[in-house]
Amino acid sequence: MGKAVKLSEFLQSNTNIELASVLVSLAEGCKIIARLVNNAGLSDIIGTTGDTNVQGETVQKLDDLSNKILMDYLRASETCAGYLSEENEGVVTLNTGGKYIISVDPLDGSSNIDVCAPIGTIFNICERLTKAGEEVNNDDFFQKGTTTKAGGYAIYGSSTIVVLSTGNGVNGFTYGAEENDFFLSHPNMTMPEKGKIYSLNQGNAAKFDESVQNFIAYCTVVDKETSRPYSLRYIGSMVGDLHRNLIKGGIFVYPANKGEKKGKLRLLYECIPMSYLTEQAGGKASDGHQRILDIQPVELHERTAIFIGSKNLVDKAEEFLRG
Ligand code: AHM
Ligand code: MG
Repeated sequence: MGKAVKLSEFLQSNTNIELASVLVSLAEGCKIIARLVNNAGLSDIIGTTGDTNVQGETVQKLDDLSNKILMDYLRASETCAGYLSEENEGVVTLNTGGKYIISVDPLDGSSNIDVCAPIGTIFNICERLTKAGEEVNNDDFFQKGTTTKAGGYAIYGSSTIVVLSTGNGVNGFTYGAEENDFFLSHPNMTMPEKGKIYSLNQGNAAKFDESVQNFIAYCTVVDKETSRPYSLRYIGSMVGDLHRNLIKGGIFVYPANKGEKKGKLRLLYECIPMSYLTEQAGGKASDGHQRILDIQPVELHERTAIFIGSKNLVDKAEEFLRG
């Protein structure tokens, strides 16, 4: 591996010691999740727990395990005060003396576990608002994405990669199994300004507003000048779809629709961190009308429509939504 920079070394020189501690603990938890995901077929951890989570969705065994692993590892980082997760109804105080709070989707895209497709962990870190020594409360988590101090994801795919930003661009760190560590492999990642991929569940098109249907139709028109038709690529795993579009250029869309008035994806631990990361990479993220990072959260598990990725495509989608 030569002189490759370790994630912990990178964080030491690029952020403060308290934030680095939270991120290193998180990455340690992600190593364990990666191992579980890689070996899922060998242990009795594929399938559902028989429970539903706070969103009314079926809990996969690995969702539940990943949530517990992250809580344990983050508790060990004494600088992490509070924890919000897709899998917990309320917020959890981990260390009353900690400076930061974290919102996570422990295993996003978990319905893909059984079919060996990429899945991931998404995280967003802010400074707490309550005082050191107190329990955390919901208000600590009701912060706009403009206050985010670090955000990103771990993808468990053909490689395990942590992609993150601490406010100064985006970097990716690949897990080296032999060394049992993450190494800088994707420095200064940038979202291509002009994407040629669109990613959405087109099977739901009849339930979308006409404006979104018109955007889809635009993507499929033949036009040499704008390199259309664009390619449709959709795994059904936001981390997988966004990671590909970050590297190749494209737009990921989960719009509001007839059954889901605010879309499906959660603001605090899916849309804000992905939008923060995308903006840090030079891309754009919107609910179709306003910047995701400008939305004031009012509920822990609230949802939002999202249009995220290369600037040209998000601009175009907004143009259609404006009518
Ligand atoms: P999850 O957090 O329960 O795994 O759900 C989120 C996932 C995203 O990763 C993905 O983009 C989306 O759900 C796919 O939804 P759909 O199957 O409706 O296309
Ligand atoms: Mg999710």
